[in-house]
This record gives sequence, C-alpha cells and structure tokens, in this order.
Amino acid sequence: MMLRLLFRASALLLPVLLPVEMHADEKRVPIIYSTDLYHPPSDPDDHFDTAVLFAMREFDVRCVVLDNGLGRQVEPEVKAEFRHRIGRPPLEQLMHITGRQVKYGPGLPTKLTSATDKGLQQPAENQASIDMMLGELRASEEKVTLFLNGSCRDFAAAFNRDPELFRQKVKAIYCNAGIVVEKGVASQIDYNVELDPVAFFRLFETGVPLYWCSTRPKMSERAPGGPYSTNFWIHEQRIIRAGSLPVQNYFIYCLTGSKEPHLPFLAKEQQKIPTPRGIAGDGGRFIWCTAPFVHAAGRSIYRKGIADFHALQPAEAERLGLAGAKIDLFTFVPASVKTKEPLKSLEIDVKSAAPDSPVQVFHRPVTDTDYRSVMESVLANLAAELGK
Ligand SMILES: [Ca+2]
Repeated sequence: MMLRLLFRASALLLPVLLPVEMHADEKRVPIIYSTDLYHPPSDPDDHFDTAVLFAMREFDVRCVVLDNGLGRQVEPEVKAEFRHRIGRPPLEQLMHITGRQVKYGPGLPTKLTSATDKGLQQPAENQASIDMMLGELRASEEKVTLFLNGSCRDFAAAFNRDPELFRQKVKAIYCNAGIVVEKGVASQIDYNVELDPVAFFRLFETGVPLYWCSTRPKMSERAPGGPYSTNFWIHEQRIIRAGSLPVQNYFIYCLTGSKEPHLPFLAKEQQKIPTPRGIAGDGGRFIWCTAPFVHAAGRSIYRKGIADFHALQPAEAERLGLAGAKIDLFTFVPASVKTKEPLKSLEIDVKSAAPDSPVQVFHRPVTDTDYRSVMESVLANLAAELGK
C-alpha cells in the first residue's frame, strides 16, 4: 500500500482532510484533461465534469489545460488575455479537497487558422501548456488518454507539433463536441465545435483512436438526448448534497459566483444552495461528460439498489458482490466519418462502419428516461466519492 502525498501549504485551512490511500495494484489511467472551466462559470457543467475527474482516483491526471479562449468573458472588466486565470479557483479547490497536486496552465487563446496550424504565433504565455502536454506525453511510459470538454484547439495544436508522438503515446482522444447521427449528413453547428471549428475537424485526421461523444441531436430544454447524445438532466441539489461539506461548498462557490478567497470558502458551515433555473418544471442542469469519464476510466455501471447505481471498476464490483449486477447503459460503436462540407458538416454512417474504424461514437440503446435516472444516481455517487 502506498500513501500518496496530500498536503500543500494552504491545505491547512481545511480541518478534515484525510490521506488518500492507493493500493499498489490499483488500476491507474494516465489522462490529460482540457476544459473550459471558469469562475464565475458561463455554464457550471464544467465544474461537475472536473469534479468527476477528481472523484475517480484511478485517473492519474498528468496535467490540465484551461481552455479559456478570447471573446468568452463574463466579466467585461477583465482583460480577455487574462481570462484563463479565472479557471484556477475551482481547480485549486478540487486539488485541496482531494489532496492531489495537478499541473495546469492556460491553453491557446485564439482559433487555429488552418488544419496544420501549430499555434506558435499565439502569445508566449499560452505556449507553456502545449509544451507541458507534449512533455508529459514524451515522459510517459504508458499511453495517455486525452479528454476534452471545451474546444479542440489545444489537442489539435499539440498534434500538429508532433503527430508521431501522438500516434505513439496517445491511447485515445475523448472529444465531447459535435453532433452524431446514425446515417447521413450532420451539420456540426454545436457550441464546443464553434469555439474552434478547424481544430474540431482536425481531430478526425490524427489517426489516433477518437471516442466521439455527441452533445446532440435532439437536445433541447424539454427533450434532451437521443441515442447518440451523452446528455442528461440532473436535479442539481441532489448531486451537490451527496458530497461532503467541502464538496458542497465547492459547488456553492461556483453557483454563487463568489468573490471570497476560494480555499477558506470550502471550510464554511452548511449553506443554502442557490435555486437552480426552472426549466421543464423541475429545475436543474444538463450534464454531458459523466458517461464518457466512466468509459475512459474503464469503469462499468452496476445496480446496487432499486434506484441506486454506481460506476465501479470491475474488480471493485467483484469485491462488493455486485459483479452480476452490471448494466449495459451505453457503449461506443465504430462509425465511418467523412467531411461533407469543410468546417461545416460530416457524413456519418454507424450502420456499415468497419469494426476497426479509428472513430467510435457514444451510443446508448436505452430511453432518455432510463439513461437520465441512472446517470443522475451515478453522478450523485461520484460526488459522494469525491475526496474520500
Ligand atoms: Ca465545457
């Protein structure tokens, strides 16, 4: 058994930190994560995703790129080029809660201009993150998973700087952007795609296995999902209250857009959670990336109670006597993907794709209602796992 290092100087502010214990034979999944995480958030879904990244202890987070592009300011008085610094408080809060130290830095601020653009002309202060990623890949003895939930810019620019390194060291890229259909032409007008269309289309040319996680179609405030969408709806309070007090405060800091010092805030007594926006009559939030994270970690979903579902490593499920209670909620299936109209649309065929296609698309052959309720339970249990 190995005891992992826990405290950083400022961690002394939190009274209830426990050591993170890892078994030497526990599975480790090296991962590099790119997120458009902001404080205050434009959409707090990235706070939920990043919490899941930290909740799964098998993720060996090699570094985090804060994908904070220009033109996305929510605070007009903040100079755009310094916008990335606003992603720092939530990241440091999660490091504090879990006792994990993770390298991070700002990604490139402006869109790639061509498919082979390396982004070398962009500001010097934003170059370090690309170097950090490439350095981690070079130093890694194992293949590394890349996971993004914002723009595709930094992964595409890193690929353009060293394609061979990607082919040797990247296990797969999880891309949470764009729109998948079973067969036909799909317009890729989607939030994360439009942050950097050149970069998004470039990821289909890397030759690296691409786990393509569609945000849509059929997503609307009243009709989320569809079988190729990772999207589901949560009752926000249920997820937040499942966590420890510091975890609850992490979310409350986000939802209130607090300007208080971010680490002492975690030690506050129980607080009111701001009322979520009322949509579809029940209030809450759309979440996208939980199932892709479960897949990237190598976990599966198991039923523990009538409405209690957990994402577990198979060995852990075995230990808990749940191995027979695995449910097949989602999978990835090969897809044939060709550019139909450059930077606009893709021609997709899931039905007749070769089994060894480098592109695999997320697919869930269950109803929206089943998927929603299972994933909400899974996410609540992950919130409870965070920092434990
Ligand atoms: Ca995002």
